[in-house]
Amino acid sequence: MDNEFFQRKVQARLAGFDLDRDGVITQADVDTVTDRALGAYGLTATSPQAKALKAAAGTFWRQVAAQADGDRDGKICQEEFFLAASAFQQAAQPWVRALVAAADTDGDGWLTAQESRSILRALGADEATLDQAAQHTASDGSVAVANVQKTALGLFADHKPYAPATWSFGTF
Ligand SMILES: [Ca+2]
Ligand SMILES: [Ca+2]
Repeated sequence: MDNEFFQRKVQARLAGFDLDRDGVITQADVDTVTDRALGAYGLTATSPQAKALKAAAGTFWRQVAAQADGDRDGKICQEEFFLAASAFQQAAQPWVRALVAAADTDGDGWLTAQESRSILRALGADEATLDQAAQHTASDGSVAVANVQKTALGLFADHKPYAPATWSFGTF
């Protein structure tokens, strides 16, 4: 395997989690995502959605810290991330699903285009990526929660989240 290529790929994946851009992953990054999501949805900290989100974030952090933070300093550095990248992907899935599900405040399985953009932006998607995602909305502009979840998972799993498979449901 091309080691340099793999190294770059790992760095790109780490950057997806390193929301405060200090080069390591800490609980502060996870809290940053939670705060941004609550802000984007206009949810109060005491709402059921906020509580579910915080519980999912707490579980995610405990799992990755247990599996990835080899020297137990509370920081997951690039080397630790490299060794535990697959554990990260596993642990992130329920967390990312919870992040997106919290946006569906009426529970109908659909988000407005605006809600979809808000959550993806909160998770670190850039504007070009948001525009690309917006091409996959229903005719009334709504987006299936399941599709936003897939896209959001892509942000944390790969530096090219909008590979064709991401939108396997196609356009509506
Ligand atoms: Ca960080
Ligand atoms: Ca560490």
